Amino acid sequence: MPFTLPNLPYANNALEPSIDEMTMDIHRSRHHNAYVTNLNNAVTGDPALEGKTLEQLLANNLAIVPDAKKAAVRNNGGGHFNHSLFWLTMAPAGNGGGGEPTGKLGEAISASFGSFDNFKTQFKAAAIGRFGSGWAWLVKKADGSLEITSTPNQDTPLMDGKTAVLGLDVWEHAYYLKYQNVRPGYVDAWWNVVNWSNADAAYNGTLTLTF
Ligand code: MN3
Repeated sequence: MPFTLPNLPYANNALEPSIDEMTMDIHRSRHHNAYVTNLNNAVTGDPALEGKTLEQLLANNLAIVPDAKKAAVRNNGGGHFNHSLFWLTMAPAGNGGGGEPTGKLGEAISASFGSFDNFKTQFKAAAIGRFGSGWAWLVKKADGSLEITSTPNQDTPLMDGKTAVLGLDVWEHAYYLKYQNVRPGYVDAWWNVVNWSNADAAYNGTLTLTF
């Protein structure tokens, strides 16, 4: 079965004013959709790839993917995974979005970074410090510990065997219509729409992503 573009669990304007309606619309219906289309084009008809799950394709730095297809699957498969998680780890401010991390993730963030404020400071630094296009991440490593990191382009923590708990898209297409060149303003506003409940589920391995 081909990969499909997921629907948002909220309206395009539901994250206003932190993320504007037009950005949400274009981001999913054009950018994310292009990753899905190009991923399907890369795997369809290739016996080594067709029918494999997205996780299987990306695992171990795309170990099962032939060299000729590696760039296409890395960019578009990573893009499909990253955005699918991104939509689900946001929610309208005050209606599932914002506040502070809860559950086991909340405890782990406090234990790993000292406080939520310290975590936010370090995460923001990763988001601002990513040169060009990419993502800032909170990941759970194989040993269970938390780490803040960033990746270029559409590279995804899955490639390195890490569990993506929370990711922030810092490509200009994610914020430029509203924030222009002011990436830090976008990062600051994004905290208002983070869905900590779903991030906690991602941390616990219980968040269901469909690809
Ligand atoms: Mn994007």
